[in-house]
Amino acid sequence: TENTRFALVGNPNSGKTTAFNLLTGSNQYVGNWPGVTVERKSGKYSKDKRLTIQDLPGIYSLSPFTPEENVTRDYLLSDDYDVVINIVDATNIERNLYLTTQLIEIGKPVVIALNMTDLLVKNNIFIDTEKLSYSLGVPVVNISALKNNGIEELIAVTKKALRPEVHLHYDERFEASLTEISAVTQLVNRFELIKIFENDAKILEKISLSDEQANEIAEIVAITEKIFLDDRQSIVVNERYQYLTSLVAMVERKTQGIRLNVS
Ligand code: BGO
Repeated sequence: TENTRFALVGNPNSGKTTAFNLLTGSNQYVGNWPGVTVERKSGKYSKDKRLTIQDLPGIYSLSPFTPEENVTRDYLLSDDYDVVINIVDATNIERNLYLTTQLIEIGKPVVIALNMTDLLVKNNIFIDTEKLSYSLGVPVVNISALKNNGIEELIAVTKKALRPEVHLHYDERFEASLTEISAVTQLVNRFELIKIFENDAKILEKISLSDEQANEIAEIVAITEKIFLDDRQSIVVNERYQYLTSLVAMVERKTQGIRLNVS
């Protein structure tokens, strides 16, 4: 996607401001929400300017009483964002997850950033994040905004939460090549990865790879071409048709047609 929009939500004092500052650095814009004197802060992720992050006023629930709660609720019910990052104070999860239950019910993708995990050992708390994630049906990432831990993983997980996991799975040797291109470029979008593999001029212009990245990709492609004994564009065409041949074999059956012409 051209521009991905993260909304940052959490209880007051969950560490949302600390996380927002860490994510955006100096790429912040400050204004006001329309019609109210509530400060509006947004920014771009410092390591990928295509990610915009909208900070939302800290709230305890989506039943609004204050102007801040109203702003946050209206935004969350709008179409102005793609995914919610819910900052949860790990030292006070029951109170914090009260908001989470309501965020999940909105229906947009939610990722829980379990913050303040640096305090858990000292406070004799253990949180089974796998169970938490499984029970709520949303990804959970341990972070410490204060110590700058887990932030890159949070971003990676949040990007993934945007798109369903299902993708068309091609030949393993081709998939391996796409995985390597993903590692070099930090991109996850299948369309972009495949277009890079093909050497599509428009996509390459859009993402502007460094020389080093371009060289690494050239090497990956060269190896794949050698394995397939084919050129990069034909490999993609063939992979698609091989995939479709077995797909169609599964889903299509010939029926005994009624003959229209009896001769
Ligand atoms: C004070 N770990 C720890 N240990 N603390 C954190 C973390 C974390 O991961 N993240 C945030 N904090 P905000 P909201 C403070 O300000 O970002 C701390 O309201 C203090 N201040 O440093 O403001 C963070 O935006 C004096 O702590 O939260 C801040 O969501 C003594 O949590 C507080 C101790 O973070 C709230 C702490 C003068």
